[in-house]
Amino acid sequence: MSTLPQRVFSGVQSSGNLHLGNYLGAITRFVELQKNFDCLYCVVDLHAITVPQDPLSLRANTRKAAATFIACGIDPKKNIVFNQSQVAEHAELAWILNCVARIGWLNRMTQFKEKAGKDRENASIGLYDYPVLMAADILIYRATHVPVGEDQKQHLELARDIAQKFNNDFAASIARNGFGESFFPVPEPLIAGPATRVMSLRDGAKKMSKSDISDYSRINLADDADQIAQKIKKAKTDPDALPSDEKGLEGRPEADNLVGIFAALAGRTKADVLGEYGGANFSAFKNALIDLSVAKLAPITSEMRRLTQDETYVDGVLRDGAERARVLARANMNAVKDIVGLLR
Ligand code: AQP
Repeated sequence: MSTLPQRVFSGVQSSGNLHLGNYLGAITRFVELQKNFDCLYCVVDLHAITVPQDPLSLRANTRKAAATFIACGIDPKKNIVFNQSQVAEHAELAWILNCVARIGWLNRMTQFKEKAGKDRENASIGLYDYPVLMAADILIYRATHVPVGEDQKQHLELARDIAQKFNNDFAASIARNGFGESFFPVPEPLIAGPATRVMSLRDGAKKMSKSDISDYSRINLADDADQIAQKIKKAKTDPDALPSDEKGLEGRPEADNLVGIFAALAGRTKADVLGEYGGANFSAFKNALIDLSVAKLAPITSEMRRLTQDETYVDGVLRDGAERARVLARANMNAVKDIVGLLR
């Protein structure tokens, strides 16, 4: 195991417009990690179809997500950038892992409960099985590190459990096939930074999400300066002025969220931001946040627009990435088949 390279894998669903939560919670980390790791960054379109998607929009959203990765600074030559459905081994391994994971484990997944809501009987089996496919996404590359936002912590823990159970269940065969004591590394979640959970602008108790019906709940990376300004101006706040220290943010989720966003975008701590804006009213603070957001996001938005118009380029990046990913995935899938006892 010690000879396995350290490898980063992470994915973003093409289920809609990428937003500030995806950016601060995940993509900014992707960009940092590319300096020191071999990274695979995936547009997880098979995850997106666990809820209904319009086929034309799905294709466009997949390209847009890839364009966003690149516009944010991910280098598709140094890293592998691809969409999940082009590498069939993800789904192939997911089936094997379905036979390793336990129903009791999946029944504990809070995201399924939230997304399926009251109409659980009518949710797709894919939505229920989503975390097993996510485990396959990571393990098919024997990835060692997975940068994600806070909301994915439980799914990552499940991926770790599945890796461990596979290693235990097939220990003898893993050794017989020359892989030593274990085949899958137990992947490390990388959940860090000041904005691992960006909340909705309309409700500080809800995560900022692509699928929220209100577009005012999120800042999309495709929003222009006017839209950003409108959304921040309308963001829910409370009647008090900003506190001068972090303790004063307790019990004030909307204030905490806006200060957190400011801090993350500025690369400062919340304490530092409150040192400057403590005592200010929200309208002054919101104006500063609008200026900062526009300054940080406008270059990304314009590059995204440029890339999205160049379908040939984006499709080429995804095709090239998928070819490179498939080489790694096929070798690991063949090993899994040998370990499990499937003829090939
Ligand atoms: N609000 C958030 N704050 C911080 N990180 C977030 N992430 C998502 N929302 C936030 C992180 O972004 C990465 C990609 O997420 P995803 O697209 O795979 O799916 P998700 O977590 O289900 O995000 P959404 O936007 O809420 O999508 P929908 O509405 O389609 O379900 C992940 O690392 C995630 O943690």
